[in-house]
Amino acid sequence: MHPLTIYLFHLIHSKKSNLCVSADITTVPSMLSLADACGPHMVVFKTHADILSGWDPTPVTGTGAKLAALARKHRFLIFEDRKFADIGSTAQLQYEGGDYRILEWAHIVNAHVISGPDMIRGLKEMGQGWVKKHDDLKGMNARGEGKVGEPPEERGLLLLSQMSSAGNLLDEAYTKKTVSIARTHRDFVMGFIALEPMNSEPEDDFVVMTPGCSLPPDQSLDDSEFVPGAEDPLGQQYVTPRDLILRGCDVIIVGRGICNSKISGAKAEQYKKVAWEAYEERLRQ
Ligand code: 5IU
Repeated sequence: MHPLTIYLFHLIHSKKSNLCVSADITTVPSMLSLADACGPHMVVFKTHADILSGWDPTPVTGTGAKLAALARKHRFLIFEDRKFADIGSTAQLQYEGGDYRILEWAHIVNAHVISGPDMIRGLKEMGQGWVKKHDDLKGMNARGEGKVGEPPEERGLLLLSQMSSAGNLLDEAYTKKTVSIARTHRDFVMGFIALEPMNSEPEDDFVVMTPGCSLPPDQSLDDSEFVPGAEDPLGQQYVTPRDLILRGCDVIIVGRGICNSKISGAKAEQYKKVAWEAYEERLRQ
């Protein structure tokens, strides 16, 4: 199993949480406070670095480093929802370079396989290069190997095999092809963004993380103008956390249902509880 998948399941069980909070917000301070508020309740924090204003690219003290410090403090994995889709060589530059330097702080990234399997090879080269560089530096690093329980310095990829938006073009044949491509890169591909489990062969141990998840409005808690329903005005389609977990998804991804709330920590706790109860129910089945 991919080392990040092992760590993820360790977190799921120790934090009793199958929740990924998606930071669909547009300033760096609000993104960092969301990570801090939801940290105790989530196992993955999903970012969109390119929607944030105020990104500080400074190595060691900049935004990526601050986020990584929160991931160590609360123990969660950082997932940059970058959706790479270009040719391998360009995807490598997008992963490593620019102001965001995603490779340095995101444990997980994702990609469309629309440009073919060599793009995965390109990203894998960078991810594995990063892990090796980190291993080589470890001996000299004052922080040593990190405290027990902190996220490991590994890098992994999720492929988009299904999407939650209405009318998307990822049909059954595309989904199947994506899974078969993933099988050829098991050492880097952790699993999928999908709406249902993708494992069908005995050796498959892919994880599935699922967006398009919301709870019906809760009178006692809801304070946000965005009250998720069955869909949003731009084609997002929602399923409840319970339904997603009972159908076999490993991690639910929740954006505006949590990040648009003034009490995002309490909302994250509410989502975590509902999903965890469903997970325990599934394990009993
Ligand atoms: N997201 C989806 N659907 C997908 C994929 C990604 O919603 O198929 I791939 C992202 C978009 C947004 C988050 O960042 O997940 C969902 O946000 P809401 O819970 O606010 O709809």
